[in-house]
Amino acid sequence: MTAPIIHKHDGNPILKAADLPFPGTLAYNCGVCRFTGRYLMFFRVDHYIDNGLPDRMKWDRKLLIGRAWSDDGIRFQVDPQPAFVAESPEEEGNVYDPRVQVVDGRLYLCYATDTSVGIRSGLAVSDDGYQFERLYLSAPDNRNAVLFPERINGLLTRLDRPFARIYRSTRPYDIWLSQSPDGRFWGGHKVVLAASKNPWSNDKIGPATPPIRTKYGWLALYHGVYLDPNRPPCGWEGTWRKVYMAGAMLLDLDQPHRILRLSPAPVLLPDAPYEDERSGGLRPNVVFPGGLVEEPDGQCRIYWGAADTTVAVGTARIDDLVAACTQEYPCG
Ligand code: BMA
Repeated sequence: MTAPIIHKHDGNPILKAADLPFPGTLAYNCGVCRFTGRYLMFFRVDHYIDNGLPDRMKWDRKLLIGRAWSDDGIRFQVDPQPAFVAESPEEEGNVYDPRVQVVDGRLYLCYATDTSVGIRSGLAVSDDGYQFERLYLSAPDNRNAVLFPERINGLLTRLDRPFARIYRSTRPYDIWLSQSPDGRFWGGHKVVLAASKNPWSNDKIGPATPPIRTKYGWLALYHGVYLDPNRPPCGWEGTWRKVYMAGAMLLDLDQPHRILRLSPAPVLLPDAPYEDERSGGLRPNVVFPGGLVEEPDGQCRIYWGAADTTVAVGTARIDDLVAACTQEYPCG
């Protein structure tokens, strides 16, 4: 069960494909920040294009990023045009799973892109949320990058999740940290959390929401996947058996690759009707958080993709999320 410290909004899902003013089959995983006094959301759109094949899962699929604004963090108005689409097909294919962060007043968009040589992690920067300058595309394979809200020791700092494909069967993906003077050149790679050390997952892990500063350390949510081969398959593909959940971790303020503590169990689970099998979604039993916005009253809003189909929001007290991180790392 989702920890009682997180309150899922009664009106969830707050965004779905039916809200799009442009063609799109699904609207889900998102990043959210406060920008020019409003909430600004970038979200993933999957558009299935009928190519005559009888099975919808074999249709052509285009992935792009939409943009929506809100005054209250709940009711979002989607801009008429997509916000960010693949630009150079040979290097950047479908773009998806955006996360956003404001650093030094500039808006940074982290995204994943599928290319012919693998999945790359992209970074673009904007001063108005509309015009983006592309700064970086990682070597394959990497994704789930999130930026810290400040430079650390003078450097832009991110969590990311390189794939370790060759080791896939024995060593699922770990969360790493890297730093950059300018957003273009990244180095200083250090491992943060090894998937094999996460107490509540047996498959992939990855960064979820961008970290926020607390007096106890950087607080971030990360996702973890539990794969139960005996679970009956579900979802549009008819093969989905994974459960995506999210936990909390607290990182050292000065050496952010060091985990101080983490939650011994996930804090957010896919247990609402719009998240589990009842959703009728593409991939049920998935919560995929990408946005966490601090509120002035000590609370935060957490945004996540639900069942790879819609966007949901919840609130929590930041102190409660910190307090949920009771387990020392590395774990016993
Ligand atoms: C991950 C990413 C996410 C997706 C999740 C569950 O690997 O592809 O975009 O939400 O799987 O399908």
